[in-house]
Formats: sequence, structure tokens, C-alpha cells
Amino acid sequence: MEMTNSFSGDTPAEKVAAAIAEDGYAVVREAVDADTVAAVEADLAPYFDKAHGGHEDFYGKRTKRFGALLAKSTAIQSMLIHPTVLAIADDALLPHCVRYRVHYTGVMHLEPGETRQVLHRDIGIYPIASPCPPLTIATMWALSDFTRENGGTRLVPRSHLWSNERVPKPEEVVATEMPAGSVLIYTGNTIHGGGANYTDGPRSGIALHYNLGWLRQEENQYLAVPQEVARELPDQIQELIGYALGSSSLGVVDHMDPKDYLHGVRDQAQSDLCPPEVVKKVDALARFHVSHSERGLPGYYDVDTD
Ligand SMILES: O=C(O)CCC(=O)C(=O)O
Ligand SMILES: [Fe+2]
Repeated sequence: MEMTNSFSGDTPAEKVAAAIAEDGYAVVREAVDADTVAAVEADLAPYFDKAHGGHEDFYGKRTKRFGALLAKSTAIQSMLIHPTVLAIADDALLPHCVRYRVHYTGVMHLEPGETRQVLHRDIGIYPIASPCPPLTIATMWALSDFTRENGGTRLVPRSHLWSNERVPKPEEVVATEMPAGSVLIYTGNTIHGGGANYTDGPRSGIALHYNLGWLRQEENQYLAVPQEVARELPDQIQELIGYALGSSSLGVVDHMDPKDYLHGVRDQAQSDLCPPEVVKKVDALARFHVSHSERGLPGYYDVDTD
């Protein structure tokens, strides 16, 4: 199947959000310029040099991966808080949480010869059966062009609405094609996986994910970003990585707001754990109904699209 939902960089965010709500994914082409891509690559160059392929099948034996990107690059901040991406995260996640968080930051750099990754849902790390409301929003930023031949992320349109039992057919899988500087955005509920790289150059991508603020973040941002680095980050990014209450009292440190604590407040009387705007938002949240389901439902789909 051919990929649809590829939008130019100036497309209104609402239009992209509507496509993601319907199909589970969208591409925004050239959402950042070549200078931003070059700046991110320059920040990360020393880490690329040191990185090597993994030893687990899922993560890829010819895929360089490393994380903690907010401690390694300032240029990456413009990807993390890109207005279209945040508008989509607002649309998908804010009905269900007071704030969402940075869930994961990582490089996914497929070297020539990498084989296809098993298809999966990123929300498979949580024991919640599909379909369910979006728990995470994933972005994959292209540092190189993404093509079908070099391992552009494979996706199954509309699978964010399927139950775990439904297995994708090969003809239901699309491959992401986008030039460097573009971003693929998909929900963590959408079945997807890296492709095989049949070319002689790398497919280089940066994954920045966001999750509901009351779920555990996949990458531990409090260890990934040292406190002295976190203290210097813009307010908005501090809040995104977790230095803000996720609900009344959720995320407290020594009975204080984590952001106050980060900035040296040690007197409980100076910190408000029940700010009225947080309490009001908690009361207004759309509530989940989680039903019990059987153990052992398949979460991985080995679909041959090569
Ligand atoms: O590399 C890709 O295109 C996707 C990788 C992925 O989905 C994952 O590692 O969870
Ligand atoms: Fe994934």
C-alpha cells in the first residue's frame, strides 16, 4: 500500500491532527530546515562515532542507538517543542492527563544491511489492551532521507483502532518516505517497525516520544538529564521532562513541587502541591475504562513486506 497523509510543512496542525486521529500517523515534510538538521548532527557527532549496533533482535544488530538526547544536544530542542508536534500531542494526550511528558529520546540509525524490525505497538510496554485511548505520541525525525529501500519506518494505517488479536496483512503495511528534516508522527497505539536497509547508506532518525503524564516515562529523564543541565533548560522543557506536577501531588519530592525543588526550594511552605489550575484540570479529565483481558495476546507481528 502507498503511504498517504504526507503534508507540507506549512499545513495547519489541526489538519495533521485530524489525519492522525483517523489513520494513526502522518508525515510533515521538511518541518525543520537543513541548518537545524546539521546542528543536531553536529551536537551528536561524537556519540554517533562511539555508538555501535545492538545485540538484541528487536533493537537491531546494525542499528546504532543512544538516548539522553536532551543532555547531548541543544539544537534538538526545536524538534522537541516543534509547534505542530506539540499541537498534535495536545490534541491526542491532553484529554487524558494534566500534562504530558517526554517519554523517550533516542537516535535510531540503521546501517546498510539492517533487517526489518518486528512490527509492534510502542504502548506494548504497558499492560493495557488495544484499542485504548492514545497513551503515547511518537515522532521520528529524519536526519537522512527516509525511503522504502533504506528502512523508512513501516506502519499499519488505522491499526491504532484495532484489538491486539488482529494481525496485519503484508498489503496493509506502508513504508515512510520523507526527505531529511521531515517528521513522522504516530500514536504509540499504531502498529509499526523499522524497515530493512537495502541501500549502501544509513537511514538516520531521531525518535522523540511523549506520554500521558501519569504513566512512567520509558527513558528515565531524571537520570538522563543531570540536574545541573535540567536547571538551565527552558521552563517549557523542564516541565516536559517532568519538573512539574502531573496531577495534584503526582511527582512530588519531599512534599514539594519538583520544579521548586530543582531550583533549590527546601521549605515546604514555599511550594503549592494543589494549585487550583491543576486540581481543575484533574477534575475535567476524560476517564479511562480499563477492562481486564487475557494473558498472552500477541504484541508482535512478523509481517514479511520485503
Ligand atoms: O527505526 C524505526 O523506524 C522504528 C523503530 C521502532 O519503532 C522502535 O525501536 O520502537
Ligand atoms: Fe517502535
